[in-house]
Amino acid sequence: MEIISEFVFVKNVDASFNFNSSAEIFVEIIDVNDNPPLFIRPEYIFRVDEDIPRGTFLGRVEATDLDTTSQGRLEYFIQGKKLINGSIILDFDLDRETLDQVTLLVTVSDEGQS
Ligand SMILES: [Ca+2]
Ligand SMILES: [Ca+2]
Repeated sequence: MEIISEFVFVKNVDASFNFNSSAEIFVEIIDVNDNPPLFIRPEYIFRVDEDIPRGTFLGRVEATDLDTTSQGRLEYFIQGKKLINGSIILDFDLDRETLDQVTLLVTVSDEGQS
């Protein structure tokens, strides 16, 4: 008769698992004012009779701005005065015999001016 003894070691294994979880990340990109306003045309020519009265609407200038934040806040100025919607209104007398052409400089500003 043969007796064979054998030790059996039982190792207590920690039965932990790696649990996972995930989340989606949404990044909202906020526009910053990094584009200048640009006039749609480089120059505007309005031809009018010399006898039109002050207050006559001469024409309208328009600019665009790629920034959505400043798109609706473009302000136009001519000789320091603000133009409503880019509309140029005659506020001086015209005399063809004295001057056959008047040059005006209009500027546009985004986000307004303080
Ligand atoms: Ca802008
Ligand atoms: Ca921008």
